[in-house]
Amino acid sequence: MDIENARQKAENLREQILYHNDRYYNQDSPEISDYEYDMLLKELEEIESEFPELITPDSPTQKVGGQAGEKFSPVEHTVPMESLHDSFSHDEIKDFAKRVNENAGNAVYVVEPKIDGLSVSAEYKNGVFVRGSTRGDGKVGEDITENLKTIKSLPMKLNKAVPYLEVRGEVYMSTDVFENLVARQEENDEKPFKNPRNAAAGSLRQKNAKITKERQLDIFVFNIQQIDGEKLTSHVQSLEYLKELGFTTLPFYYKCSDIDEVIEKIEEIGNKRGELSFGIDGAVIKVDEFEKREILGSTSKFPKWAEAYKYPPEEKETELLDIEINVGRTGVLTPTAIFAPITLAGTTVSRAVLHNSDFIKEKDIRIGDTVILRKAGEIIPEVVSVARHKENSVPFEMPKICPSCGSPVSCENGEAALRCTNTDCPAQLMRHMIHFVSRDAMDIDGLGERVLRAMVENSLISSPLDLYRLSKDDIMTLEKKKDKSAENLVKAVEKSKSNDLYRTVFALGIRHIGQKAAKLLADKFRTLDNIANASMEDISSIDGFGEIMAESVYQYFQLDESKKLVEEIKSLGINTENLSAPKNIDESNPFFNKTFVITGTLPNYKRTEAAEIIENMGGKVSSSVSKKTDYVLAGDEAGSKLTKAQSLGIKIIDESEFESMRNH
Ligand code: 0OX
Repeated sequence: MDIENARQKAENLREQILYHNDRYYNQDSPEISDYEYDMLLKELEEIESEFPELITPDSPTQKVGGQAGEKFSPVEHTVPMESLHDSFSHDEIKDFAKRVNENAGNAVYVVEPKIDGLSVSAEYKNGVFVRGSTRGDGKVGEDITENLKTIKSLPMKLNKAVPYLEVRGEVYMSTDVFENLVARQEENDEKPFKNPRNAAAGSLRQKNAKITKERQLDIFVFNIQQIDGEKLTSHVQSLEYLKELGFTTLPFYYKCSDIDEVIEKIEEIGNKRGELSFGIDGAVIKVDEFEKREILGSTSKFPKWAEAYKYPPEEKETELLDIEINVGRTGVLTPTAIFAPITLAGTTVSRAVLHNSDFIKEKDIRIGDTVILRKAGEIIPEVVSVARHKENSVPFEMPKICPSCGSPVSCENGEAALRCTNTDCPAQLMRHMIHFVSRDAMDIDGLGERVLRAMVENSLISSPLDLYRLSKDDIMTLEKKKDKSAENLVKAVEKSKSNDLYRTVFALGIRHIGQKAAKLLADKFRTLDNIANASMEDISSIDGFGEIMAESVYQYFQLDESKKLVEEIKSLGINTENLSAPKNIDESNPFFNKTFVITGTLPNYKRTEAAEIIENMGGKVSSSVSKKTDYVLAGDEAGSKLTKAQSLGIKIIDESEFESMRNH
């Protein structure tokens, strides 16, 4: 790889990692598995170690991911809460031991499970708990004293009145508690947490500590950060001392005298991971002797005396009991594997999506088979392969008719997906309604699958827009709907009328149009009428829109039913204008509706400042150059984006041309 390619790749990786950091640390809602995340970080680390000149101070490789939020007051960590460097192979562990040996001589190691939770600090004065904080970025965390007080396994008073003590531990949610919580959330039509770690994070960073208490979190303490009045010389000694003080320390750990034993123990922990009552995402290897730790020291981010080992995703066998067919919002028949429940990466799973008939054919999955399962990113279970066919089993065939309404199914031009041909299919309607009210679409609180199903079954509604015609009395005819909750529902429906346009566009459920595409449409056309009347050329000129998406939008609004729907939406008083579009824009300005890419260093503006100016004038800023880019604003040392723009014949402007456009 040459440096220019490396620079581009590193930039791209950083952007992805920062996005996923935010989903994981700040929103408690990851989109990819920890393993996939680790692989992105590892790739970036490899590029940066080959080209150290590409390292930037704000690179995710230089910082711990979390950021102290604004909800809680900040706590400065006098002793930094460092993170661990990750290894993914035995060779990397051996390299770690080699480095230790070279610098500090033969060491004794301790191997521990790496608990998948949140690192916290707890401080005690004269044996009494006084303050708790999150790790944050390692230097500054958030004050969560009240929340930590609700954790039963964290002692509020120690067995000895140590003058001052700061410990570090991992707060986690046990698998049992997590499963009960998810069951309750599903019952109440709330969005369930994706995994125990996110549940723990979401429960701990609660302003209302009562909620934290209900969530029954636990803690394992594994480190002394600071202590007055006691001299300890090794990790094992400090773990034993913590136990004496009354802490729940890690449930097991192994003292090893050489690296082969370390690797043996890592594997032993890995084999145990399915049976534990808490989730682990690896093992931690630490030098035991504090004297040697002193010698080894730390990098800007990691201690050199410790290393994490991350296990590859856990795989397990189970029996495939059935293949269930579900009908989606767009009529697609999706096969789902139903298998004998197993615990995988900390939670019980019994279903996995099988995508389509090609997926089933390719893996030759048959009912009764023993299949190998894995969790993609410790989140979604997937069938990896068939271990053994059952005797006399037969290949699986997708149904020829819709399992919901009995209409024939069809397969569109070469697609693997089978679709129900009946547009009034009740299963499609249900899915469409669930999508319509969902958080990213109309965001109507208190309306989940259960309530919607009851409304359909009681003939209160037969389309999503019928929701806007419901009265409180109508809702109260439903079983279990009391006065207050019916009133709240009417209010929530009413509130959704003022949603921004992109939500309504997304809620329509146009094929291939996700929330991001809906935003692009709303930004470009500003009103629902404009979108509905847009030409194919206008739609496909949007940066970020491919032919398939543009065609899908255009065809959708050509249908008579869609035209009727737009009129109905307007007559019900649902907002059809883009509320987030900058107001009072002079549409004749040269930035309006134009797509810019900014590259290189501008003499007088930061890139973010230039981007803000463009957006305030009604233009858009994109991170990559394509045919749809209108202008590339290039500063000094502009690299590959400039070259690409030149090869595509895109207009390139410098800062002074940019300024004269501003003063048009
Ligand atoms: C865990 C865990 C996390 C101490 C120095 C750097 C990291 N998640 O279980 N961190 C550490 O060690 C710290 N140990 C652990 N067991």
